[in-house]
This record gives sequence, C-alpha cells and structure tokens, in this order.
Amino acid sequence: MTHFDHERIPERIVHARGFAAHGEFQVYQSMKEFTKADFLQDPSKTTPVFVRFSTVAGSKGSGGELARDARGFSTKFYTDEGNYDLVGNNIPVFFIQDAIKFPDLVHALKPEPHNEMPQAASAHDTFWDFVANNQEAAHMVMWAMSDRAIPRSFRMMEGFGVHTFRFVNHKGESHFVKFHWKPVLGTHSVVWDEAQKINGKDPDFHRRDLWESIQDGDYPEYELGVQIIAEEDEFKFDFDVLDPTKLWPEEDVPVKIVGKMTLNRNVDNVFAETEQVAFHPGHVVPGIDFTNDPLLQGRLFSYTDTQLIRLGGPNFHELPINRPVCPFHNNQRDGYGRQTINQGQVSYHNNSLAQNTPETTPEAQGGYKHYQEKIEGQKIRARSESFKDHFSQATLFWNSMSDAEKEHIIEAFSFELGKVQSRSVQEQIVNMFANVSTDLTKGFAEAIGIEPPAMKDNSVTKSSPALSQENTVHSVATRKVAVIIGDDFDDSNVSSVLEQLNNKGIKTEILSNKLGTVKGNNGLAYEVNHTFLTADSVLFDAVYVVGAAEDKSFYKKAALFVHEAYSHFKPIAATEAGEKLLEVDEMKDSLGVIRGSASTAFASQFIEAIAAHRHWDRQVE
Ligand code: HDE
Repeated sequence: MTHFDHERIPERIVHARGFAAHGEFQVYQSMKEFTKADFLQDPSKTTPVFVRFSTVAGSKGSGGELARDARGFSTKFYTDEGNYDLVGNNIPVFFIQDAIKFPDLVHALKPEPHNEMPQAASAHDTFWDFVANNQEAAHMVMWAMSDRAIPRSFRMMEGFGVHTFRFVNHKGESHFVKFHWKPVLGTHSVVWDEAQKINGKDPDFHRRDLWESIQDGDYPEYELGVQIIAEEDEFKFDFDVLDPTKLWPEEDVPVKIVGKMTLNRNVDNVFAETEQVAFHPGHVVPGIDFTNDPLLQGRLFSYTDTQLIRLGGPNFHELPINRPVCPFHNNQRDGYGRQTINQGQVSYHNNSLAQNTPETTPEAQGGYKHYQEKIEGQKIRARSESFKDHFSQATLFWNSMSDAEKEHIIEAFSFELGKVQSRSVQEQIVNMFANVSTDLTKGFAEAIGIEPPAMKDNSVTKSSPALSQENTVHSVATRKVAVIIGDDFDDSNVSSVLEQLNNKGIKTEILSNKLGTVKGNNGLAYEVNHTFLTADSVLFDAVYVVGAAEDKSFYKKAALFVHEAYSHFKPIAATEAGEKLLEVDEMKDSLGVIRGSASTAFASQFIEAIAAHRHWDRQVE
C-alpha cells in the first residue's frame, strides 16, 4: 500500500503529455568536414535513439492530442561518446528571445490561475495579453495559428533544433548549424474543426497512430538535415543568426540531408521510459557545442534543475532510459536513489591512491572540450539591437502560405481571439498583427467585430516556398481509408480495388452499421472493423463508399460520415450504389470525389486523390 501511495511523480511543467519510441540513426555520409561527432562519421554505424513527442501546454492527462499547440520533438542519441540530446519542436522559431521570460510565457499560456481554465489551449486572455505585450512572439504565433499546430500525425511533422548550435571539426574549426528532421511521409495537418472532433472521438489519436504504425512494421522515418553558416558569414544576413525568433530561409541556406532516423520499437513501459526520460540541450558530445543564443543559454540551466524535482534527486541519469551506453567514469557519489555500487576507496581528483583516476578524458583521446570563442567588449544584460525586428519574418511566413493556408490562419486567429474576453486585448492584437499583414488583420478583425487599423507599411515581399505544406512530399503510404459497406453490397471488383490500395501501402478498414461479417451479392464477405458508433470520419484520411442494398438506417449514418469527410476536404470514392450519399450536387462534381464502377482506373484516380491529402479547392467553391 505504501508503494502504491507514492506511485505518482510531478509531471513536466511543460510538455507533460508525451509519447515515445525507440529507434536508430544512421548518417548517409561522413560529416567530418564540419564536425568530429563520432555518430556523424561512419555511414555503416547505427546509433540507438529514443524519441519523445509531446504537446506543450496541456497537463499529462489533458484530453486531446490535437490541441492547437507546438509539438515537442526530443531525440536522445545513445552514442559511443555519451548521450547527445536534440530537444526540439515542430516549429523552427520560439516565442521569446530571452530565457528569463520563459516562466512568464508559460504562466500566460497555461490555464489561468484563478479558475484553471482553459486546459491545453492558447485561446484565452492571458496568452494573447502576453503576445500583445511581448511582440517578439509575432513570428511563432503565426506558426502556432497555422496548420503546423495541428499535425496529422507525429510521423508527418518536421522537427527543428530551433537554436543555432555549433559544429566543431577535428581541426577545431567551428560552423553555425541548425538541425532539421524531415519526415519521409511529408508534413501534413488536419483542419481545425476536425482537430476538435478528434480530441473527443480519440484523444490518443497521435500516440495510437505512432504505436500502431510501429506495431505494423510501418516504421516512422525522418531525415536529418543541417543548415550550415560559416562563422565569418555571421553578419551577412538581414537577421541575427543567433536570434531564436528567426529561421534561416531554406532557399538562402539550403538544408543538407545527412542521415536518417527510423523508429522501430515501441516502449515496454510508458512510465519507466517515456515519463522518466530526461532530455537536456546540454547533453552534447565532442563536435557539437553551444552558441551565445540567449534562449539556449537559459535552457542549459533549466533542464537539469527541473529533473531534480521531477525525478527526485541527482541520480536521474542512472535510470535505465537515461544511462549512456558507453563506459563512463566520474566522482559522483550518493544521493537519493543511487543505482551504481562504486568500488574502491577514492572518489576525488587529484589523487595518488588510485593513480589519479578517474579523470576527465583529454581532448586528444576524444574528451570534450568547449570551442574557445574570442570575445571582446562589455558583457551586459540587455537585448541586442539586432534582435529588435519582430515582424519581417512573420510576414515572410505569411507570404509563403498558399491561399488555403492563409485562410486557415485567419480562421485560427478568429477562433482564438473570439474566445478572448477583453476587448482591449483583442484590439491590441489587431494593431500588432497589422505590422505583419493587413490582409491577415482585416480577415480576423472583421470576424471579431473590430475595425482594422489603417494600412501600415510592411515592405517585406519575400517568401520561402519551403515553408508551405503545399510543397511537401505527398505520399499515400499508411493513409487510412474507411470502406463503408452494408449487407448485400455489389461485390463486383471491390476486392481488386482494395488490393490496389493495399499494394500502395494504403490501409483499408471496413465500416458498417454493426460488427460481424458483411456479405456481398455474390458471396464476398468482409469482417467489419468498426461501426458508425465506434469510429468517425475524422479518424480517417479518405472514404470509399461501396454501399449496401436498400437500407435506410445504413444510408442515414453513412451519409453523415461522408458529408463530414467532404467538409474536411478529404478524398471520397463512391461506386454506383454509394453515389446516393453524394446527394448534394456540388459534392458530386468536386475535385477529389471519384465516382463510377469499381475498376483499375477508378482505384488509380482514388489513389491520386489520396496523395493530394486534402482538396482545398472545395473551400473556394
Ligand atoms: Fe523546453 N523545457 N524550455 N523548450 N522543452 C522542458 O524540461 C525551457 C524550449 C522542449 O520530451 C522542461 O524535462 C526553458 C525551446 C521539449 O521530455 C523544462 C526554455 C524548445 C521539452 C524546459 C525552453 C523546447 C521541453 C520541462 C526557454 C525547442 C520536452 C520538463 C529558454 C527547441 C522534453 C523537462 C521531453 C521541456 C525549459 C524553451 C523544447 C522546464 C527555460 C526553445 C521538446 O526544463
């Protein structure tokens, strides 16, 4: 009973709701020119990894992984030189420039303290008040209001190290580097109405997706990309390369793809692994170092500090999930929960009784040595002038969006500010974002009944096509299709269509009005996976309506399902019997709606429609 009484530990102060998996990393070619990091040298070497994905704002048990939020994307590489942690997000920039503001940001974002509402949401007064009064947040807010904040799955989102780090090679030369994870399946999102419904229908939607794809052998894959800037080029850009509210446009500084990570094993125990894993941007290996990014500097303090309370003392690095896989020696001793039974008399340095061991490995033998940066001038606590432009890249982001993506951003602002009670905060935000785009502000100011301010001049016309999800990889592999079938369905060619889909790696699941077996008019039978009660259109990427014999209740439920999928811009295929569900004429002739008798051509068109992900043209109709 005593053990049971103590089974809970404090949840993470941010990123509490997370899910993780094991995997491995391999570099494509040696990165020797830039870094001496051992795990980035040899393409034949496999480095084990553990990756935890998370939402930021919600508590551990918060309902719904589809909250509008950034996603954490933390990777622990268990290298032969010790653990390297890349503790990133799925958004490449951050809300603030100075770490000391982090507690304020999080206080404003979390549920309000007097009534603890709302859970896992930024749509409330304190968050938007913080934004209006800390305008460096403008750029990340644009990302948070975009489709990036409602990913289709953990397997379909990018990851970013956010900060500028340093690569150091064997010659001691340093380059600035930004890290990227590019999902092999492309970067895809759901729509906001869908996200809210998924949160109710399956609050575990993202973790289930990750868990099931690993179980099915559809291992999530991400390529590691690096952007590199030579130290001497530090001042050649119209932004400060150490400012964490800025990205390096990929068109100006190309992302070099250098390796691949594959997640191939689910955890055995969520508490022991996912909950107890302790990430830290300060866990570096020789060849990777820090810069003077002031946000990074603050993180280097915070992550050890937080584990001390969360994991109950200084020995958290000895927990199985945190232990390095290489040999290590130090003079650390004792403390709560000590696991190692150290031998011998000596636990100090320098010593003569143990031949001066253990000692820090000298650099020549692979030991860590920080890059020595030459610095001149006053060290003061102030924000650099070069950190003062808060709007140019917010506009760059806006300019880079497709029409549909812009529409979604306007809707997101309209939703979030529509939930804000304070008229003054709403007005401040309208004024602030007029600095980003007048089209944007006009769009949402109208929705919340505020007069947009007179045009302000924003001269940024540049765009970065890489930022639009329209330009991502479009793959059909592992997409989920709901196949709607009722009894006495016309079974000619159904199995060949399903086979064609399955051959492309598309998952098909049979939906009907009751569990059991559905039978076609020529004896074809399918085991039903879900009913209209246990599943919902928001849990699928596309719908294939095979239909049924005349059955009113079947068609009533199926019609709701199909209409909702249509309203979320999803591909729909319907055979003749299923066509009666597409009653609205506009639906019949929309792009992404395939009609006809089941045939090879019909299946190919459907596959093409699935590859498009969503059919945004419906929005314009
Ligand atoms: Fe974190 N962050 N953070 N953060 N962060 C934590 O550490 C912090 C920041 C990120 O899956 C905490 O172990 C400060 C940026 C991820 O276990 C804490 C600042 C980025 C995770 C903390 C930042 C992140 C955390 C809470 C401002 C993207 C989850 C629990 C300087 C690059 C890690 C913990 C996991 C977690 C502090 C800003 C990503 C309190 C002070 C920027 C993915 O230490």
